[in-house]
Amino acid sequence: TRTPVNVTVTGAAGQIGYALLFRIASGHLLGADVPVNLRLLEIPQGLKAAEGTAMELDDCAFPLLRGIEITDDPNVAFDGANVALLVGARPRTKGMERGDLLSANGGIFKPQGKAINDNAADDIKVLVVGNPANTNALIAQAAAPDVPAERFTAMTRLDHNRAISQLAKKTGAAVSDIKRLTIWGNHSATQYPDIFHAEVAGKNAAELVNDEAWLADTFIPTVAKRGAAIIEARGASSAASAANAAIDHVYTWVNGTAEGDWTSMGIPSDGSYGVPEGLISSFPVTVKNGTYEIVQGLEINDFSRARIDASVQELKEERDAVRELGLI
Ligand code: NAX
Repeated sequence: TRTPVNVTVTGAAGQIGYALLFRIASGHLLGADVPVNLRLLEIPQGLKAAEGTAMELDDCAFPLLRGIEITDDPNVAFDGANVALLVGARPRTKGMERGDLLSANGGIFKPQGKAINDNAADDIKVLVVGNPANTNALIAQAAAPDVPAERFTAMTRLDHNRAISQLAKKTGAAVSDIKRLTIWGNHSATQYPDIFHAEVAGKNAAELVNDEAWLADTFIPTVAKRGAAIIEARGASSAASAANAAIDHVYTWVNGTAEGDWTSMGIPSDGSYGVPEGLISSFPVTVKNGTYEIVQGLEINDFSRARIDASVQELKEERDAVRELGLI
């Protein structure tokens, strides 16, 4: 029998947490044969609701769920953690400046990064979902000097999945026919969903679509502003789809990408494609044996270059702002 994997989820009482925990416990995060221990981190006001969710998890009698611990102490939550999903964050409220947002989130992600540094298992893998995800991941990573930087990642898989779905609709293809799509840059409105290297049933997607106006004026803004469209329609931000993307991100990181395909992850740049080293930016990656690698050698045309650069510029500005605030 396998040793259970310790999975820590922060913001466990929130709406993404509610959509996420049941799928982790039922084996979708790591695999149908991998037992898990759940560690739920919440702030004191969230503990009671987290207890309620834990009661429901008990009531599912999931065969793979070996234990649930609920705490408001990051040192307890990350003790021996193998996988950490950092979902809880401080949302932007009306009238809040970017500096206020970054500093409020620094107050969350810096101590969590330190607690990961001090307590997590050697093989810890971290996914930051809470926004601004890329820069929150950078803050946590900077606070964890003993953990290899590449273990800190930010979620752009929801953007990736949204882009696949939009491209499938446009071309009339099945989502399973779409491969090699890339999200570049920041998980924000500046992100760049790139179809120039994507394939639809083996054909180049950009050539098949052959409509740069649709790309520029419909596809890219639809993907980049999908979060706002969901809020407008549902009266609440994306939750089940965000949880699903978090599951996909970690599952792929652990179990690998399919031959001939890749995925998108926000990861510390090694300088590839002109993205300054150290910025946590989204790239096309392949994964094998639990290790990801940036897909190299893609030709970047002018259309793509301008959009990647704009999103990376925003990441640089966020990094400079958190540096100035003493958060990294
Ligand atoms: P909710 O407000 O429903 O839940 C957040 C939970 O986090 C709350 O229960 C809160 O008590 C808890 N929390 C706050 N500070 C905490 C701390 N220091 N330690 C532990 N828990 C803490 O938000 P939800 O809809 O679940 O969204 C969570 C985050 O995901 C938000 O930052 C949101 O912006 C972000 N998203 C990121 C996406 C992505 O693609 N990267 C997409 C979906 C989502 O918008």
